[in-house]
Amino acid sequence: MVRSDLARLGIGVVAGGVLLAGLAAGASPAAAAVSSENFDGVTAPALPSGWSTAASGAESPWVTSTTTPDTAPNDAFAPDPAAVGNTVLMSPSMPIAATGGSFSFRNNYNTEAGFDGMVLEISINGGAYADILTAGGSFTTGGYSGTISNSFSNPIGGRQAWTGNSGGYITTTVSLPPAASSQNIQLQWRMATDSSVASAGVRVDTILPVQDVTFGAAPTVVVDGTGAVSATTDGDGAITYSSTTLAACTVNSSTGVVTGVVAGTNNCTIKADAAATANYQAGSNTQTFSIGQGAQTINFTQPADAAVNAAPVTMVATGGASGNPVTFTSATSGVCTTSGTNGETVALVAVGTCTISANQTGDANYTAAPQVQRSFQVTAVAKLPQSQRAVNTTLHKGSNVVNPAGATTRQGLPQSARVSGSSFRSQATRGDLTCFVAKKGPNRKLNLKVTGQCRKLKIKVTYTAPGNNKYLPYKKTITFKYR
Ligand SMILES: [Ca+2]
Ligand SMILES: [Ca+2]
Repeated sequence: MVRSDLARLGIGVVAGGVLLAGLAAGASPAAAAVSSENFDGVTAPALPSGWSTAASGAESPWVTSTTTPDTAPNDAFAPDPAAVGNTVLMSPSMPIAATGGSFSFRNNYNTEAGFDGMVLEISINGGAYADILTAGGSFTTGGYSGTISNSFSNPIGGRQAWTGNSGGYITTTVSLPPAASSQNIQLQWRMATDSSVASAGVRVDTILPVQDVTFGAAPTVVVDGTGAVSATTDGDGAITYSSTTLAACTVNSSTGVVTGVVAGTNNCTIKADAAATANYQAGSNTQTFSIGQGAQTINFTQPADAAVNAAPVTMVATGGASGNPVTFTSATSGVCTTSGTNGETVALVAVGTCTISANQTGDANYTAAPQVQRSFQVTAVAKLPQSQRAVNTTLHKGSNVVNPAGATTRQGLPQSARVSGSSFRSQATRGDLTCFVAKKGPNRKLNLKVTGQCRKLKIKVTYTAPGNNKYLPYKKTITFKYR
């Protein structure tokens, strides 16, 4: 613990190193930053321990005052007399973190505008005081309001300053110069006046370090996926998260769990806010990272085994969130084939293993789903017999169609007919009768033309049809008789 922290905690350092403890109410935890100071732990007009003042000319030393404090009971005050003067309010030495820092104070100035005013100066490592802006610092809010005239002997003539009337307390937020990082600094509020015309003066109160919020490593988040950001503060405010890019990502305000909405490069920005507390000004930071494409998964219902003569089978699957259809293709087209909407109708062609591949394409937000295959067995069945359509077995004179053109069995397979072997011609000349039978046409449309005396004519016709994977071959001989 360094001297400045001890001072801030209200612990006096005395000669010989003996500590007199007296922890002030509202003391902030030790941090390498500008210390908080509300000037309320003392009895006006005393300054807090570690703070000092020096005045010259018409000016008075800074005091604590109970007039219009920002936080009761006290503020720090310097008047605006009607003659040339200069007075400074010096802070204790304060260590600054390597990451630098910023702080705010409440600032209530009412001076002769353009002629009297207050500036903020910084000393780094005991060096000369310089204006906070000259030293490389900046104001985030509540910066200088004007320039002091060079003409009337104001010690800060020609410089920017808080001058005129702020109309009550405003918040001034200061980013320390980069050169202050990892160094000890002292700050001084400097009020300076010109040769005439008085005004109310300046009041400073409620000095608070702004919390430095830092993020851990950015999470990996994809569309519909989650990952947590993690931010910490060097103060004591509660951290809450928000997305500044709601179209790209959302975040749970307390847990920091980010959900990806759309994919993109550095399209997600999460803000972490550290809440203001008694000891710290609110702070915030952001972290920006990319939302990756989400994954898709196909859930493909296992098809049941089916007999080769069964009706076509419909494939059922659900895909990922792109909404693109799941499409089916046969990896075994000799056994089964796909057709219909997205190939979901699978016809069974032959006995064997049918393997169907399911795919789903990706889009800007989702990658293509990994292919899923499902296999099932196309099983054999006992082949069924075929049967013939009704046929008139009576022959008569003239044309007798025994197998019409395009004839098929009842099961739809092509039916051929032929007159049985050697019997044909002998039948045609049997006995004392003269009977002529002429065979006309090919087997698929066999026509027997009968002329002459044929009373005992009998002709055997053999019908055949090939088999297939469902039906046995067909063969039957039918005797046709003349009458
Ligand atoms: Ca106060
Ligand atoms: Ca003046």
